[in-house]
Amino acid sequence: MPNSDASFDSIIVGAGFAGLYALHRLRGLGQSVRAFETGSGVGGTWYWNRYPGARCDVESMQYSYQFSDELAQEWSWTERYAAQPEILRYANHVADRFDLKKDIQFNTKITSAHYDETTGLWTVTTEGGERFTARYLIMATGCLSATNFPAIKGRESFAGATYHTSRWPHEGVNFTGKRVGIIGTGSSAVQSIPLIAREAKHLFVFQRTPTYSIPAHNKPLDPEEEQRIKSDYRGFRARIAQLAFDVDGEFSDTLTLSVNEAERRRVYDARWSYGRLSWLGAFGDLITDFKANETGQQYIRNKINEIVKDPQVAEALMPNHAVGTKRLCIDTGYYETFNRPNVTLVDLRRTPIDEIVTEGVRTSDRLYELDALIFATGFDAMTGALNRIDIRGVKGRALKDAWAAGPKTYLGVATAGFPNLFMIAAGPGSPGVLSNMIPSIEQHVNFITQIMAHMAERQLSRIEATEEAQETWVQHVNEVAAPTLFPSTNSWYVGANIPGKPRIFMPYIGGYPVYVEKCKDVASKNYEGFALSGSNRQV
Ligand code: NA7
Repeated sequence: MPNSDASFDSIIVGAGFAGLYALHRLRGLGQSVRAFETGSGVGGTWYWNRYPGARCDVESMQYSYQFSDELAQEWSWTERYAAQPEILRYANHVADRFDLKKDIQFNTKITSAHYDETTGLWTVTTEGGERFTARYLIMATGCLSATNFPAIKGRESFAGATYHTSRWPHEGVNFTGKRVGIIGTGSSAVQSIPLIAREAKHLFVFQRTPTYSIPAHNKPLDPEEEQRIKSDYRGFRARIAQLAFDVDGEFSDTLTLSVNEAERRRVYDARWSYGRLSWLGAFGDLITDFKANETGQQYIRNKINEIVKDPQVAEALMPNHAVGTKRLCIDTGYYETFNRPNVTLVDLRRTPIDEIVTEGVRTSDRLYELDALIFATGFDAMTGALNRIDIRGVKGRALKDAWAAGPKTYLGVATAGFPNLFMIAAGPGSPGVLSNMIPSIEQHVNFITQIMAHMAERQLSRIEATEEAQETWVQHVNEVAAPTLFPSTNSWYVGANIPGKPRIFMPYIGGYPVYVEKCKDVASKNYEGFALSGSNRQV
């Protein structure tokens, strides 16, 4: 046994929704478990992303746990799309209700995790130098959690206040009377820009790639709808779990170009008025056929033209990539905000940023003097949170090296050469980011809980994805992505936002129900594709 401060059956890294549920279930197996969390509280994404307007883009009645009927019945959401403070309250409610916090070590960053083949144990080390060992290592580190600060020349030299949307001060920020700059126009910017614009003296939006966004039509949750859903919550969830992304909506099979323009417009209009990510389900071939997709692109570009009064600004706001291949945004007054006299759009395609200087941001044509600068520049998605920890598996091989040419996993939960390590709903090759995250988390945690129960019954102590099963899965992940328009767009789905990151379409897009069936099938065949053994002595 290595020299360590304490030993557990399982160590969980992260106390967001994945870490919380993993802790609950593994404790239920009778395991000793400790979770480690960098933040001072639970909630993960919803702990960190406190920027103005932060809100989930999946409706609140769907974005919640389903493992406890009592929990599902007793919790009431106030809005159709829940805002960050309410989701964070929910995470705390769950942690308190199931008495989880006592097994979470907060304010503790894990810097390394090394596997020892002789003992069959993982040793994790904290930033403070503590060491802990465990048989199982559960990486509940999230898929959009490793902050991306772009390497813009002079970034450190700005004299004013600097923020990143995903590391927002807990006490909030008052921009009244300030000249504010925001770099980025992804989902976080789309949500925060309308609110910051109302407060700031002037807001300068530095846009590299324009964004497609549809109105969320957020509103207070209708108590009657809540009751209707709660009267058969399980049935409601089961129906949605049969849909491609495990998110409610209508997904039409009709081919886009098989209907005339007036009919297409009627369909798009209806979905625009309803406000859901499933706007993309308007036609069956929208994300596979560029000509079909162009009709959706043009529809949103026309909307931008209608909403934004200055034709030059409207033009600059118009995206031209395939709609849906970067995360579609849903907003409250995003394009409208550019009609405000105190908002300036800076089109970085025409005038790129040269450098950040003491006074503000200098583009190729002028200096924008600022009091505050916000980075809404996203994340090193999916692999970032894992690769920022020094994870070493069999023969001391680093995960970073194993994934140097691109991440490889089996089912998105495990990777060959890293025994007893599981990734929850964030691993490349899992539906994670293309699905309803909380149900996906539950499905993964349930899967690994069953694996561990299976192993305990048979006195097995080591499980590892085989290279062969991994190769087959990676091939399948690529095969289902290839016919779609996703791989061709520069997005965080393919790692294009991080210079030097291998270009691989990371999420599994074969459909959530297909994926769940695959996991069930693997389990029914004694965890086919995993090598199980009992050669290591128990903790
Ligand atoms: P995103 O969606 O990754 O957006 C980041 C934005 O920052 C995007 O517009 C980027 O432009 C922009 N960016 C990144 N680096 C730069 C540099 N160097 N210069 C200018 N602009 C830059 O992150 P979010 O936080 O908004 O949302 C993440 C997810 O959270 C979202 O998809 C939802 O699923 C929830 P680019 O497009 O790369 O040209």
